[in-house]
Amino acid sequence: MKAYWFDNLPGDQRLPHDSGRTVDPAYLSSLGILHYELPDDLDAVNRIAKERNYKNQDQIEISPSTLPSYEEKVKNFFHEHLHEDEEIRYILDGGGYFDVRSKEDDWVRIRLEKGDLMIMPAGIYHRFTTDDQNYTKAMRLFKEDPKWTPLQRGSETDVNPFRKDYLKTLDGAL
Ligand code: KMT
Ligand code: NI
Repeated sequence: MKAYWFDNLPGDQRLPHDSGRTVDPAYLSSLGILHYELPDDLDAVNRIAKERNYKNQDQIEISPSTLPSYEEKVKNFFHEHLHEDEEIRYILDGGGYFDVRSKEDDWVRIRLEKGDLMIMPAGIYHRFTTDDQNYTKAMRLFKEDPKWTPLQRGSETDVNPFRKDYLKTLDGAL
């Protein structure tokens, strides 16, 4: 895992877009993001899921040969959204980028590779993309079923109660 400020320059979303300014783990945790390195340790992943009352999980292999309409799906994952529940992502193979919004609404890019597990809080705005290798195999873990739906950012999500609760957790932090 590596986190840095997104450079906001035009160009393919799958390129690193590394501004050269790193973001330290303490800042990520102040955004409510947790990260663990658990290479080849599904037992640990399942333990975390159980402790946090996760009820559902699936596996996705995001690549041109395994995901129908790959290019379209990759564009869709990159639409900024939130979920009304926290979500766990565990990278089984390959790599990718999650971009999350900072307190000032800038993008922090989080590079994840095999063995990285990330927990994102409910209500945080984010987006995902594969990298230039076009391959991400991941476990997606989620608590409740309809809450897992991505809600695209707009005037409605800005007043969503889960968004408001999330913003309260940022008050007074770093
Ligand atoms: C999300 O929440 O944005 C995703 O699940 C993206 C695909 S999982 C690597
Ligand atoms: Ni999401």
